[in-house]
Amino acid sequence: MKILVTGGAGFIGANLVHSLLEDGHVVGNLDKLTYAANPDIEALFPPSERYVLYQTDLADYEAVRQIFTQFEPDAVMHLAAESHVDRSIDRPGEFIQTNITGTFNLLTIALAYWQALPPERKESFRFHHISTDEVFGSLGEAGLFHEKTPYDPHSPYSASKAASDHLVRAWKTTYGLPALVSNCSNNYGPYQFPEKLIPLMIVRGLSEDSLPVYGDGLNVRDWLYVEDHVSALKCVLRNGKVGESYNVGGNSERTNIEIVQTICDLLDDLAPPQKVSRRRELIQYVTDRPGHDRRYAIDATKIRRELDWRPVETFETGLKKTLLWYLDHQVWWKNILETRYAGERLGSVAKIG
Ligand code: NAD
Ligand code: TDX
Repeated sequence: MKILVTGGAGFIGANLVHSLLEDGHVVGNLDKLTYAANPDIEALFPPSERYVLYQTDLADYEAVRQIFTQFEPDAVMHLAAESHVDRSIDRPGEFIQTNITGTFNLLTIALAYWQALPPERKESFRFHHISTDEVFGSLGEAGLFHEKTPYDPHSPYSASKAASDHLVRAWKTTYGLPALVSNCSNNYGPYQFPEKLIPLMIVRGLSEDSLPVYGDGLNVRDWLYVEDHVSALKCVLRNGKVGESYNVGGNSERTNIEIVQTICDLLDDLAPPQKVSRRRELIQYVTDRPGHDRRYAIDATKIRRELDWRPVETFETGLKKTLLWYLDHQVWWKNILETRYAGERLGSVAKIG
């Protein structure tokens, strides 16, 4: 297939592009290359007969339209987004622009393109929108998010993703665009930008810097190794039913403090500390994130039953792989820390910067 991936230079996108190329697909990668894009993207995926990078902003309507005309996709997998909750607290405007207006542009262009396709290609075309479990809000101690859970987003990030999910469904219902949505839990793994909890704790832990845990550290997330998310996305694109949405999760709920302690202990074994006796001594409880959702947990029964998808990694195997990857790729993340983001606290004050 010819698949247009948006955000293919980001964390999940780059893992997806790698896998799609391995499967033999032709991939167009539409990405603005923001701070969050993989700095090695051009070296990782050199241009070839089966791969092209379009450095384009979703806001640039005419440029995006031309990409559809040139590339002629059989499917779109839409991952491009501003993705970090803490940054959405400081600078929500960029989230509205990319996640809502950008998705609106993409839908408008994809619809016109789809309407003009010959019948057979029109029938098989798919628009797959990649979203998050954060649109469902926050759970108490019990319960799981399922596909029919009412939306209740709390952060500017999750509100913007919820808006984009609604737009995609409206384009299916109103105009017939053959769209699908998937909502996934927290991902971790190779090439994740070190602003997110797991890579931030790994890189700060390796440097033996303080490890900031928000609030009481008892907020819960459901973690999924990125390659398992990629396999779910390919499954949804291949076998998902148009108009449906699929929840994707790893059945791996952990409190934040458990995760940080586990990372400390694994790092102590792999790279014994020099400045402290145990890295757990570096943990510092800091002011909570404003509007911090307490617990996320996914019911992934539908994708398991209907599409026969299941994750391969447990949290333990996935985390070990991830730590080893960051140990082996110190040049990659040190370059990011030196040039793009030094690991400082973001989003601590509910005040727009
Ligand atoms: P990321 O921040 O690592 O990558 C986002 C990519 O989108 C970057 O390469 C960036 O350059 C690109 N981009 C940003 N604005 C753009 C614009 N205006 N035009 C074109 N490209 C633009 O994000 P990620 O963690 O890989 O997440 C990818 C998608 O998956 C997002 O839609 C996110 O909401 C969703 N998601 C992420 C997670 C997670 O845990 N990371 C979980 C569930 C869903
Ligand atoms: O330094 C930190 N200390 C800390 O305690 C950071 C960066 C985070 N946290 C906490 C906040 C959350 O409870 O860890 C948890 C995870 O935080 P993030 O890595 O920022 O992820 P989260 O806010 O849960 O959102 C992520 O998962 C869903 C992704 O960033 C989203 O893009 C995705 O949609």
